[in-house]
Amino acid sequence: APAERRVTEASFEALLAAAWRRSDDLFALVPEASMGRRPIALRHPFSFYLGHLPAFAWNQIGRGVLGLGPMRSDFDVLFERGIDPADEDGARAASRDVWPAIAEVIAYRDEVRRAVLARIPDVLARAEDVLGARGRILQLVIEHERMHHETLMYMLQEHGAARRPGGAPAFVGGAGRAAEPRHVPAGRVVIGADFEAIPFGWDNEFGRAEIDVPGFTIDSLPVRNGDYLAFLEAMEDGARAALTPRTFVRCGGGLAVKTIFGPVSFEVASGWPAQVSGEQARAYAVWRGGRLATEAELRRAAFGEPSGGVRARPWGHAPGEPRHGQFGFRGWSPAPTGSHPDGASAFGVEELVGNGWEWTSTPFAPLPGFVAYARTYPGYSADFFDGEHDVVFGASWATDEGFLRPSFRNWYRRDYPYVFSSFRVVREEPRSRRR
Ligand code: AVJ
Ligand code: FE
Repeated sequence: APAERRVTEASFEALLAAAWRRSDDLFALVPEASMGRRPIALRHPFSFYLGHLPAFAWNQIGRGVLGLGPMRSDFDVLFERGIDPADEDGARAASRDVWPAIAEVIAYRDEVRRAVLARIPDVLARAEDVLGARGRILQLVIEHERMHHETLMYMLQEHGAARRPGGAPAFVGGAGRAAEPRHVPAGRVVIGADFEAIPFGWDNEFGRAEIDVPGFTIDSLPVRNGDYLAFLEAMEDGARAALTPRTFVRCGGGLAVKTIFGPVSFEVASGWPAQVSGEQARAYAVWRGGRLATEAELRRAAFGEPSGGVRARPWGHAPGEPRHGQFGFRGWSPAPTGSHPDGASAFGVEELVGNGWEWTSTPFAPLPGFVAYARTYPGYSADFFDGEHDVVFGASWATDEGFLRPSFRNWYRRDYPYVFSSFRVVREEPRSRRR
């Protein structure tokens, strides 16, 4: 019915407007003089993302689904894709020194935004198209925008000089709570959603894997900066450099931890989950006589119930609230571990979503039955099924709440130390408890 169609149009307008507003708010945290900087050698400068978001939107919606012409053929191509090279040499080869003037990119962005809004009815009329139907392509563009909100935040953390937004709350610091072992009994985990059952998902969320997970013991909370420091201090001098988190810095003679606004003293951050690469996480877990969790184990710990039921969120079925976890930009940093006991899962495991993604030992790979979004975005996932990327589970303070849906899967290169990803330790159980 036309009335229903108008409601849907209005809700997509509102979702796009909210995503764009957050983009604008977050770009405003980047000092003007820093826009051309590349705080992470393996990624483009901040200014790239200003053009990438609209270029992606037009390439997917305008050119991809609607079959329209270019918005600006040079920018559509220049800003089409970010880089994800394996090393700094690759990054240098893939990078360029000169980028278009910011004012020109902003004009392009605004032109794309106007065109996207004007084309919402056309998109929603594409009922025959996989990504057109139900406006999935709009959702895809909205979620892409939200993903890069997090990209901007971890780039800003590396840069360390974000402008303080008006009314930014002080960081919540402290020692956090120590992890305790929790038993998760054996059970079956299903990964993957039914395409028609959810309003939107990325290609890698579909297909289906059914995994029988033996019982295991998992820490109730992630490893803290303070725990990780004790590990570093126990290491030989020669091993320490490679194991030191990217966020640990010397500042005024003392140890400090990076935030988007610059380093804070170690005391403030000692209880925050340790932000490390997947390789560093693995080394710590082994030192503790354990290992990293698999993707299936974290999903079982998060969504499983002793009765065999499955939850939509670790705490049950209700939408997330601030008391459930540190996600959805409710702070500008992690929180001390143990601050969100109301977010505990049925097995008493806390912070499985929020307060940092968690490294798993599972290489990012397609679920059985995987089909790429071949027409508009064949490489979103498939380009990363290369054995070098591991699944990360959960969410960070800079993760939009929409990504808390159980089917969502995320991944990073396992040697990537920049992202808001921590980890927890899993221990094997005696054979009798694993059944
Ligand atoms: C899904 C977070 C791994 O940001 O690197 C954004 C998503 N792909 N633009 C990333 C993505 C293309 C990607 N992650
Ligand atoms: Fe992107």
